[in-house]
Amino acid sequence: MEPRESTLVICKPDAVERGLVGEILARFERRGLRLVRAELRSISKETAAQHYAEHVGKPFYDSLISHITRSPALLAVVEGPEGTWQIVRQMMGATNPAQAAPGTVRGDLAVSMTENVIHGSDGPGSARREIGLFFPDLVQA
Ligand code: 3AN
Repeated sequence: MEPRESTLVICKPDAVERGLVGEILARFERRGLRLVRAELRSISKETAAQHYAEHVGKPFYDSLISHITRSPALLAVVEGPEGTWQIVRQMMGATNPAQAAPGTVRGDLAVSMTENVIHGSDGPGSARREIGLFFPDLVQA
């Protein structure tokens, strides 16, 4: 059987507040990726700091943490063939919505750099780390 790969998707608080979760997850499902876990959860400041550790010290760090923790986010693990993280990243669009192509999640649904509706792991290593952070039971030791 073809190897399967999982990646973490977060529909950020702005996406939940705007009622866009169904629209976003539907895109991945229509593409052919499978939802293996989904949970609405308020992310703590501690978990957010671990998740965004690589951004410590950047000018946007504080707004990033306050945004991701301000209300519940929809945490999802999606599964598909090898390279699934890349499929998700392409469908998300560029970090800056002004540069996100039409047809992508951000290109269709976002205008703000901080409130850019979605997070997706940026490689197989990050996917493992991030899935382990939010859903430790899914990652084998
Ligand atoms: P992506 O989410 O596209 O992988 P990263 O990992 O570079 O982007 O940044 C993580 C998050 O930090 C972004 N989703 C965005 O919300 C925020 N961010 C990144 N760069 C900036 C910036 N220059 N100004 C404000 N927020 C930013």
